[in-house]
Amino acid sequence: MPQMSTTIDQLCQRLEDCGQAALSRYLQGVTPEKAQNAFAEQIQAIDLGDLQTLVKRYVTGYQSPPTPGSVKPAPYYALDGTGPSGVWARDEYQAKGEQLIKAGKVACFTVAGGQGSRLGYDGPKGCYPTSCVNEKSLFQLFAESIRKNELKHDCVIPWYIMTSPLNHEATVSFFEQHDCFGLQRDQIMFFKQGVMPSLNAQSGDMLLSDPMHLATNPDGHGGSFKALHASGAIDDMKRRGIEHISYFQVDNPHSNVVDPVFLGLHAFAPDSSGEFSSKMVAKARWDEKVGVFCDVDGATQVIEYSDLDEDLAKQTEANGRLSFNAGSIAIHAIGVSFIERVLGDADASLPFHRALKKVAHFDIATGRPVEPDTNNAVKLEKFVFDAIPIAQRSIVVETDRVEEFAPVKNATGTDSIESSKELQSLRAARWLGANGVSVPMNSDGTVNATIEISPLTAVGPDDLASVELPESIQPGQTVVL
Ligand code: UD2
Repeated sequence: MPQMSTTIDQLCQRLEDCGQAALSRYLQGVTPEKAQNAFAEQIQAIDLGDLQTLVKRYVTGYQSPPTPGSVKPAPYYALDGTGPSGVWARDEYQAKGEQLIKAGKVACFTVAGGQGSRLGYDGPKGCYPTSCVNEKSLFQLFAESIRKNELKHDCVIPWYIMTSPLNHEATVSFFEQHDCFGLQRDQIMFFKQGVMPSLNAQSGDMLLSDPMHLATNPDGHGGSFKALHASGAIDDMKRRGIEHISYFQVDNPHSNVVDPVFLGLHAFAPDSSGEFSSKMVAKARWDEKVGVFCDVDGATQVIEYSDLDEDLAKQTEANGRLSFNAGSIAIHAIGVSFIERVLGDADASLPFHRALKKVAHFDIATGRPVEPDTNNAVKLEKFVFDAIPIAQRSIVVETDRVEEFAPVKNATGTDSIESSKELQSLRAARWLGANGVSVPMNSDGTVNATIEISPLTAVGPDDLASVELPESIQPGQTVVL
């Protein structure tokens, strides 16, 4: 097919032009033609235009980012009602946020493209059985929370879900098998994020995972801006009149899928530009694995836990509280027009973060598979919170840890399915306690019972006011409401 061989020749030329001559030679020798075309298609999915610059910046000419001049804790709207410029009125912002939701101006957005390897679960993380009695999946818990909010606010809340090429089909078929957990199929849009090639840490050459495949990784949750646009999700939002996105990660069953107070502050607080706002919780320990909201040279940004200077992380105030206390739980409110602004402005594009990793690969020079015992590859990812300094005025809002953070990241120990289930029971116990139900507690503060409250029953303590509740829960009892 002359048409295709021209295309292969052109592609090889482009590879050579961007410093990937070895791969160009390899591609020329791939047979049969069908396999060569399939391999070429994978290469074409990579943005070769920027590759050479990225290789220079992050591999061959890599220099650690300069140490910032001044790092201070970022100001935030605290749970006690104080804020960056004095006392703030929770009720006022709650009412404003509710109006936004009722008017159909808010959509949910879940980033679910990660590989979930720490959990040791093969399928998409959102399918993981998570609720503490009925083992509902994370996706089901979010779907039911969305449905309950639609009923409360008498509106439709579209839901955008970002997958990756690795889990897209499995995610969509999980929803289809479960009839979208009571939501309408046309209010959910799934789209794939992009991928980045894994690069040889010495030469910057793109690595192959096997003789016929490039080694790639999802381009990070910061890739969501590009993917929202490329998939048509932004256009879909504009068609539906969506102005703000409620962003949360797939791994946190306690995400408040649309929080009126947070959305009200995001859209209407005088020191917010309505572009990019974030939630924080007080850190549990100095070395908790959450990014920290900091004021860096006068602008708010997140410093990821692995990048925060240990002395700063350990620093405390006179009252013993950590100075750098504002832990990111990766919940944001994002203006749709802000995403468009960032995408349209080359100077405002999100930076890549570089991670050195061991990547097993196929060596095209020797024709052999390689199992490295030291880091041999650079992986590049974008982080969505790097959009914070691009926003004109970005705010941070404190939320209660038990209410909104029960992450499922590991198989055991900290941030595991066990700790998440304990927190789920604890939050349910609090909601019941607020409605006069007595709940048995253990001396370590955990609940001496297993309690699951379906999101369809309640997404907050007030929703239980109209529900028939027991007077008390017995020690060791399992309760589903
Ligand atoms: C993230 C934050 C951390 C803290 C913590 C709270 C980063 C870099 N760190 O840590 O500061 O807020 O969460 O729980 O974000 N994802 C994609 N595509 C990708 C990569 C990730 O969709 O290419 C999703 C993934 O499915 C998950 C989320 O992003 O929902 C977080 O990813 P992670 O597990 O890599 O982040 P983690 O837990 O180290």
